[in-house]
Amino acid sequence: MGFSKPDCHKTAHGIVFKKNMKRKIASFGLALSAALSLVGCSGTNGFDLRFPQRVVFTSRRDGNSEIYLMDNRGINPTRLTSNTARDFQPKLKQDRSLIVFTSDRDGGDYDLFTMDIRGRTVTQLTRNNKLDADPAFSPDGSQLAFVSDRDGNDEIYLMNTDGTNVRRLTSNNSRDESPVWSPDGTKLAFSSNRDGNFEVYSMDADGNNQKRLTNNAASDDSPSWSPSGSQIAFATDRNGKFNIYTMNANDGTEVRRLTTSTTTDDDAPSYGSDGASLYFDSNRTGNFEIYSMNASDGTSVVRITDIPEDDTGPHSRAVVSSTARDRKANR
Ligand SMILES: [Ca+2]
Ligand SMILES: [Ca+2]
Ligand SMILES: [Ca+2]
Ligand SMILES: [Ca+2]
Repeated sequence: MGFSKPDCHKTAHGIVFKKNMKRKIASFGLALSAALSLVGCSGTNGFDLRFPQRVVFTSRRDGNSEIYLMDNRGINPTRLTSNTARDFQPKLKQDRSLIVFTSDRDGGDYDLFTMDIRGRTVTQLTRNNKLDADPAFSPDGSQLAFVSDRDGNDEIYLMNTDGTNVRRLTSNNSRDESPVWSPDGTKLAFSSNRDGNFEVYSMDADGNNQKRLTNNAASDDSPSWSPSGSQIAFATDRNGKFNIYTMNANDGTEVRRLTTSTTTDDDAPSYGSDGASLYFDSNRTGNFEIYSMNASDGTSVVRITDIPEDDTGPHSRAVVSSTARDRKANR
């Protein structure tokens, strides 16, 4: 259903499925009925505002890649997309008024879309036959960083949140991917294989001062900038399998390993907006699930999803007030 065409094509192109995403997307065969019989598809009850963190993620629990919203206990996962295309890479705007995501719903390439947190009011931001993916809202919500191969290979771009005013920030023959913003909006972290293998880099938000932060023969990828600004979490297979590490954001020093998987992969680290938790995905139980852990030392690991299909790519923002409007918006 909708997954037949682009795996090989997109693998050749790079970006989206470059490492374990390839595996995640490739194994979507488990029984739909079994998935539906377990936790999680109700989505009709209200969120409990005593648990303000909202987590968006991608799951194939309903048969193909769709976007879901839950709280950080995994209660009431609500499906926000429903079609046979791939919908994935959801990111919440800081105020949770919008979710930006990647989809191939309008053809064989990938484009960027926004929707509200109920999955309504879908707006298409890019419209071309090139890859547009990996979106990230700026902290003030006015800009999106994203990746596109519209100029020949994967480069990092900015555009306004309505899809206008596209500017390219990188320009080279290598793959530049996975942009995320510093909390003050002045810098971006990203990954690139410009120096021979994937490393994490930072640059100013206008593309100046590009700076390598990791230097290791393994793949160093998937950065997430801590809300305090001081740390960048990333995933690397420098010890054989992918694990989650952190480092100082300004110079890549004080590298700290947070997970210690030796036979499975931990990937896609993403700081919660309070900075206390890091969300990530892992296949340590045999298929990918969403987990949280203490962002400072990797303790207090909690599995948030529990369903035999792959659940990947968490991104979290907190409810910041409990006004009547907010309660309504987050029901
Ligand atoms: Ca879909
Ligand atoms: Ca490039
Ligand atoms: Ca590396
Ligand atoms: Ca799962």
